[in-house]
Amino acid sequence: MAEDTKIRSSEITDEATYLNRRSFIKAGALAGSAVATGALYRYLNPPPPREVSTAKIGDFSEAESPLSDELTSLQDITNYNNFYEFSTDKRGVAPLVDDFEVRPWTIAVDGLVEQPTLFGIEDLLKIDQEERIYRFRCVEGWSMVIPWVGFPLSKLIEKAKPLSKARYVAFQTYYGGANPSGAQLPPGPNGMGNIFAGIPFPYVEGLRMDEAMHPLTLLATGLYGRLMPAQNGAPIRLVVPWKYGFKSIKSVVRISFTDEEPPTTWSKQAPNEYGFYSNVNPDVPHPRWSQATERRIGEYGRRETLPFNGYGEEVAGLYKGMDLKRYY
Ligand SMILES: Nc1nc2c(c(=O)[nH]1)N[C@H]1C(S)=C(S)[C@@H](COP(=O)(O)O)O[C@H]1N2
Ligand SMILES: [Mo]
Repeated sequence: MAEDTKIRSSEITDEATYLNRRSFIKAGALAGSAVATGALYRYLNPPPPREVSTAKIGDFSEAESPLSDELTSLQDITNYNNFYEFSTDKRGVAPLVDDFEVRPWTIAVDGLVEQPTLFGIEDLLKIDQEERIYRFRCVEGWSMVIPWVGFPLSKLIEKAKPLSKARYVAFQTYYGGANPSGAQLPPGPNGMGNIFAGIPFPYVEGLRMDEAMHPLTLLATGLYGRLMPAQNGAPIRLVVPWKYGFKSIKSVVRISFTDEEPPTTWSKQAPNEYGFYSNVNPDVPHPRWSQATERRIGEYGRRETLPFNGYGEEVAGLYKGMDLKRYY
């Protein structure tokens, strides 16, 4: 796996050019009016879709979807993104990710564990990688079908050996400067700090332990048989297919075990709109729109949204006896 990892162009840029480019970006950020003009220009002239350049890690893309649904195209999956650290414009993420460095990369696993541990991305890529074709439903009302590559989160949890009092798992996205695990990572473009995002960073998420251990819950390292494109949360992100997309936190650098429900970015930001559970539920409308239907990217018209995004048979049991209108 991943032996032929391609050298990113940013790695072969000589240091002087690289630093120059950085100060150029900084200077640009100060010129407010120039930035605003740029934004208007980009709005009127949307960038062409980006081609994906991450290395192939297997022959996964020929796989047939076990769902009756067609796969969403690689082009749509990699050019229509929510990744607020870069941009709140879904088509504006892909053009900004070129300088995002994902090597070295480590995930710190800590909190209520026998022994806090750093896992290098190389070690995580040595865990057996599987393809999982999942529906993906964003709380905004659009959806995709994505052939992920990755491994069940439970495999990492088993290695981490959480203490019996651990009841929740908290996740954190990389956000500039030193990775909390100790690796010195250069900041991404804009320092991966989009001051216009309107949400606090670092982005954080959480799951109950039984949700985290569920066999459908994935740590994804790629899609369409390639290493994870930066815009989709390189080098490793969470995928929880029965929950709204914002639970599937990208570019994870820390996983902590806790005994209390951990804070999550969107439920902190707007608690009346987004909850901790956020299971896909056509019967519980968002305060500002219905969740009964969705727009499948690449299709015309709308489809009905399925309870638990179609994974009810597998996961409904996790919520037995809970009022899902209250625990939204
Ligand atoms: N760190 C981080 N993770 C994130 C987000 C984000 O803005 N930052 N957006 C979330 C939302 S709202 C969605 S719908 C999915 C989008 O994933 P995709 O771009 O790979 O389709 O990522 C989720 N994970
Ligand atoms: Mo989303």
